[in-house]
Amino acid sequence: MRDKALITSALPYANGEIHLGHVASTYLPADVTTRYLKMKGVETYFVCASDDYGTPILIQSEREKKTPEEYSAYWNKRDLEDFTALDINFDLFSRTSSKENTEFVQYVFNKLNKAGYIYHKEIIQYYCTNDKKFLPDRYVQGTCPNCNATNQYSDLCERCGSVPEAIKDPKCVLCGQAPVMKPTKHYFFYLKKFAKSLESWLDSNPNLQTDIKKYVKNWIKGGLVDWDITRDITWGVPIPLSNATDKVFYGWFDNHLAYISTTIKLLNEKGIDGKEFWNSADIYHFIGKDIVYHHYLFLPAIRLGIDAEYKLPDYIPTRGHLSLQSKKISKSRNWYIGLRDFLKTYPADYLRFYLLFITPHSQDDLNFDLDDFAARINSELIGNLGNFVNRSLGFTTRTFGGVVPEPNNMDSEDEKARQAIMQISKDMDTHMESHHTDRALKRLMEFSAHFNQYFQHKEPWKDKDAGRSCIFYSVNAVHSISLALYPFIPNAAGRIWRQLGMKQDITSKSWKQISTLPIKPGHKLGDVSPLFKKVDTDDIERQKRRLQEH
Ligand code: B3M
Ligand code: ZN
Repeated sequence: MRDKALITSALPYANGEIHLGHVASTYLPADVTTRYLKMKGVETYFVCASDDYGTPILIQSEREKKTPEEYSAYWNKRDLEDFTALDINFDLFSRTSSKENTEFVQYVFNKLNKAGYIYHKEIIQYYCTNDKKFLPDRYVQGTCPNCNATNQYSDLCERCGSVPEAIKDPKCVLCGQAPVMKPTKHYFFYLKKFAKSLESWLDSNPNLQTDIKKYVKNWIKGGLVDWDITRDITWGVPIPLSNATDKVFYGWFDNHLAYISTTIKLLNEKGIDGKEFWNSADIYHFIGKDIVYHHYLFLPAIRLGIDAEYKLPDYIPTRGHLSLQSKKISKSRNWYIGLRDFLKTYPADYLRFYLLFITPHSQDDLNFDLDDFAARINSELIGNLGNFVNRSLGFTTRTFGGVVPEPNNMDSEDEKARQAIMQISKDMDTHMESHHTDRALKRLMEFSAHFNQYFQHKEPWKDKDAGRSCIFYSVNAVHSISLALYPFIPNAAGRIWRQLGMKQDITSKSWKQISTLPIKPGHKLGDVSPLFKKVDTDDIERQKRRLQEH
């Protein structure tokens, strides 16, 4: 682990609201990792941006009679508000259409071009004679030649998942007229030239998930295809060549470069040399498995193509898809729960806890189930952790006037309690360092369960004097829980912290303090009250009905 880290999570398209499917695989694990590394004393920054370009955004803005600038600015702002409500804390949330990214993308293109990694080739494209426009990607709908599903886009069939060579019965999405075929010159990135160097990069990086590495290497063996990096539309980063003013870059050429340009922008504003930071930090790109190709091949190849002036990622934590009530999440079929909507009913902590609890560091898919959500929150977060925190702090308040007693008559259970506190931060480190955030959280729940049992066995309510050591260790265990919980559910962690009566801000504390006994006899607790409210099952039934209805 280096002493600097730069964390990114996949950039959300500025095209519709953030829903539960987005947050599980990328934003939450990235936010937890950022908070954890900051507590470890690693100089860490977490950057993201809205992905403003692409034909779906252009088409939707045209439908809503807005300029694509206005349309994407609206979603940029809205996304940031929704992420903030979930306590996702970016150091900077920028836009791929920012001035800084535009300049950087053009710089990268020029450098690739000079190095001979770009070529010019004529291709045949759909063209609408009525709208007088080329019709890339989503601008054409038709019937999938593979499964015969109607109303599918020319670049992807949503029914069978195939990328058709030529869609049947093509129609312009703007006017419905059948397009003609017309030649146009496009710029291509020579991905093929990078097969060898990509392979050796994959081989030399021990931090990438092995199963993913394996199938990415198979893709390389199967033969890479050069990337058409331009589009005949007006919404995108302009191509810095005088004979290409009618084209812009394809969104997947510019979007990942915003990882770098956003970092530079953020750090320059802080007076830090962004490039030097990038090249001496651990670089993490958190993604969902649907964009493995882009992050394991395309993005590294572009960085290799500019002489790794900005180094390649050290980690690409890749996670699976979330389904909802065991069905695939789909915006178009209305099978999703918006983040904003969910947070109107349940606190951010509940959603964070549940998703982090069920999301492994692997490509395995996972399922958001409303009954399971209620059960886990009620039994784990509230029944286990909330219960322990409340009974130990509540008992200290009622019996000792909120003043932590001097431990006495230590027995083997007290000694075990002390050892559990000394051990917990290291055990969680092991999981966090290998990106198993779910396992780290589960380890903390075991710790809490252990202390619940300890408290139960020692029965401090039976003999106030004999219970002094139990109270002393329990209150210190609550201190450990508060700090260890901070990366996962920062809001509840802060509330526990204040109930403990701690003077300094929780954010000033470091990870290693989890395994200490800083709460001394005589310490006065703050005001103590139950931390959480149970999830009501009637409410869950209402949620299910709403999901069916919309
Ligand atoms: N905007 C969203 C996606 O395909 C896409 C990610 C860009 S990351 C550079 O999931
Ligand atoms: Zn048309």
